[in-house]
Amino acid sequence: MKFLQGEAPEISYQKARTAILPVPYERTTSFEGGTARGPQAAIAVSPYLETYDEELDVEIWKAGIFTLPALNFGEDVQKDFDLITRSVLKLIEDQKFVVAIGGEHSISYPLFRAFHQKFPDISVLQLDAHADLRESYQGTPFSHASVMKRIFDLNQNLVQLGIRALSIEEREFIKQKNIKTVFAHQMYENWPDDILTHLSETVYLTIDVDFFDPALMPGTGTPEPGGFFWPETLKFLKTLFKTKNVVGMDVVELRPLAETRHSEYTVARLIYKLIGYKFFLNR
Ligand SMILES: [Mn+2]
Repeated sequence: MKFLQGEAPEISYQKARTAILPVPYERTTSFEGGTARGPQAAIAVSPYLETYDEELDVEIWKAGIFTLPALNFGEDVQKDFDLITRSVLKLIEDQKFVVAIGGEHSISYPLFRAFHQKFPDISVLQLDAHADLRESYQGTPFSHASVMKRIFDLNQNLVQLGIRALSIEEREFIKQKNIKTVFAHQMYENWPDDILTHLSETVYLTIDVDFFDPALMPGTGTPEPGGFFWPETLKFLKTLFKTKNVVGMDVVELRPLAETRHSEYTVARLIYKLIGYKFFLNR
């Protein structure tokens, strides 16, 4: 199925400026499983979105959105990660704005590897409840709980927002490496608008949906109370897209629930809105 299927005209891959890449990868989920069903769930509810955006006064689909087939995974982490990186390299070469939907957070590492190869001066903005900076977790360095450490090993220009669950070792690491981490409790006092100045011009954005409050986003693997809501988050992301060149992004850790579909709907809405910010804001 395609994003906005039946609600927006079909467009060819060649003409599209945005490529949605479903990455239903799940191997190391620690608390509650089900993130492999995330991409399909978000795409399945997307036809219920209003295609017109009143804030941007445009039908965002006009940016040209093409949905790729979901990637297929096997048993081997390295092969699976190579497949992700290769797929994204091709999309970057074809000059697409890449929006990957997860899947567990581990996928951000092979996704980012491709951007790191193509954009040497890239920086990373992470919205997340968890620092994800463990060297390894449950015996693997490729866990969702280690993903930002893998990314940091490649690229030290990292800004973290919304963090409210981490180990003392991760806290020490943040201090030692002077990582720009803004904790949730700090954001309750002051939303850190000036944090964007620490990013380079070219930005990779990774959004773990547990950044949001579980009231807004109950469908996630490891929910943490004290998260953030729609208005302040969107206001911040609008400034991001206005001031920086966001070349790719992922939205990860969506875990569809049986009882309610508002988590996947919110993810679909977020993706649509951010594509709008990418193409319809004057930078
Ligand atoms: Mn995470």
